[in-house]
Amino acid sequence: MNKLPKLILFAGLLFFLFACQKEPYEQISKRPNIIFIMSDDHAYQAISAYDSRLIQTPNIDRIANMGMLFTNASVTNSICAPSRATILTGKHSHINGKTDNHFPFDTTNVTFPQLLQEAGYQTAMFGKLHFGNNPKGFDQFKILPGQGVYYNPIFITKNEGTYEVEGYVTDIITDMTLDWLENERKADQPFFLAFLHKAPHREWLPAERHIEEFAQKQFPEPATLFDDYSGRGSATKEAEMNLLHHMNWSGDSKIYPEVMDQLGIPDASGWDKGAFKREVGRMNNQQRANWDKVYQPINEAFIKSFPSMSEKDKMRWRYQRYMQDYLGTIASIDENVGRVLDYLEANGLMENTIIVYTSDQGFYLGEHGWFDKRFVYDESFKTPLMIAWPGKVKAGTKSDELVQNLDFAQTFLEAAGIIPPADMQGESLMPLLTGQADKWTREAVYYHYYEYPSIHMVKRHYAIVTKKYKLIHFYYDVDEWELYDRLNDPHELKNVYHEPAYKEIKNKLHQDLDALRKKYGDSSEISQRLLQEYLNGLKATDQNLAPSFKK
Ligand code: SGN
Ligand code: CA
Repeated sequence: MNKLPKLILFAGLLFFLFACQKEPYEQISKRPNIIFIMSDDHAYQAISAYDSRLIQTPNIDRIANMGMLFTNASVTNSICAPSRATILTGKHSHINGKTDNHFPFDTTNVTFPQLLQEAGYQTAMFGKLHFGNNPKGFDQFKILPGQGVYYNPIFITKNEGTYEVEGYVTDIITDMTLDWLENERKADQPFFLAFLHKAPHREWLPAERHIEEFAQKQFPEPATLFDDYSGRGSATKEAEMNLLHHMNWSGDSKIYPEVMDQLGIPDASGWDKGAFKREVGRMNNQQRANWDKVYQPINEAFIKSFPSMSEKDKMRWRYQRYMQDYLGTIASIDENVGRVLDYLEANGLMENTIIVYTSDQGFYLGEHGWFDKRFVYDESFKTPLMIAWPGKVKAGTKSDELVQNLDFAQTFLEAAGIIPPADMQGESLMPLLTGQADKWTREAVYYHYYEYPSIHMVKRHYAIVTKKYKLIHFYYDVDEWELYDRLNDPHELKNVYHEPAYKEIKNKLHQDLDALRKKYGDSSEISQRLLQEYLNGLKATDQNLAPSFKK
């Protein structure tokens, strides 16, 4: 055969192979950019796309309006660093080893950004990671050490060492993100960008421009603010996250330490005043003056009203203070999400970019009288999730399927045309996103929380959750089962585990839970090993076993 027909045959073969590619998102030339926006402790109750009673978030809602809103998204373990580890590895906590916030992430885990980077993606991360070490697989990163702080935060950077930046954390993380998009992004490479906010994490310090506006607002109380935890087991009763009993007066409610002294309010947590000093103490003179302008009058009014306040009044007062500050921090997230969306629009980047907005877990906004998270009960188990991909995901759609933070890795890898490692445990959301919901077969998800004993004292538990029911086992210092009928008891106030009417359902859920544990490779033996490692680790690193409130 002479050269010409050979060449034609080869070209024909190439054309044939190319034409065989089924889906456009698998084509190398069209690999989408991915912007993963995640906030820390952002409850779905505080996003107007879900619920507009507390706050308007028009910019975050833009993502939902452009794409798909997930109304049943959840996490596998409702706490910060473990959730992030699950997101990055696509594996449950007992497999990736990051079960709690206390010990560093095992960097021998394979994470999806490493795979994207190897496959030619440009990768960058800005904001809160909380791993105890630096992220792998990133061409650029600027991250907060640990939890980070709201005012004048410090950043650990890939190329410029560690330094402090004056200003407000949410604005600064966004400035860094926009600067990267404008000056470092390479036009000829797809990118993965992690834009990770510290807000609205405790101690909830709004930006100077939002303090006054939010401090004047009053918010509707949740139906279960005065929950007495009857009808449930010991875990709800022994948890230390009640607004009245376990919030810090100074650190959380912003009562000045000297006012606590004046009113004879004890530092019950032992670090109440310290938390205030750690955050408010960092402010420069101008920031502090703007702060005092709003909080001084609040403190003065509190000095007057405190002596005659009933326990109920105190609860109500604390709820309002909590919401004013928590939601105030969300106002700046929303503005800054808007800045990034505007940039994408103005620079022709909307078309082939997947935009995700989520949180590392949900949060209690006074439901059950609580703040914080950790429990598998809805407000902390569920997490906000919306995904836009203009042209690919139909605008303004909703999904109530049981999706999890476990699913991101495989979703992004599929979008990038990369075959995920076989040991990842999630499922790609691509069928749901592209209108092929019939290919989605999941009926239950698995949950396992480990960080106990520790702050907030939420007992170790694992659970199976379906759209209708939740079966939970609390273990270690108790052996208690709880069953909730999600449709008939949406506030999860009545444990029906021992009710004869639920016997069959209970037996079926037990079987399904066993099967799920097998599927994900979890067992009592593993739980025992992880518990021992945790207790030994706390001892070895001299960390408090039970930082319990003085009762
Ligand atoms: C801090 C908070 C806790 C919170 C944990 C974990 N206290 O310890 O309330 O549960 O972080 O949060 S604080 O007053 O120091 O902020 S997580 O989001 O990192 O898991
Ligand atoms: Ca968190």
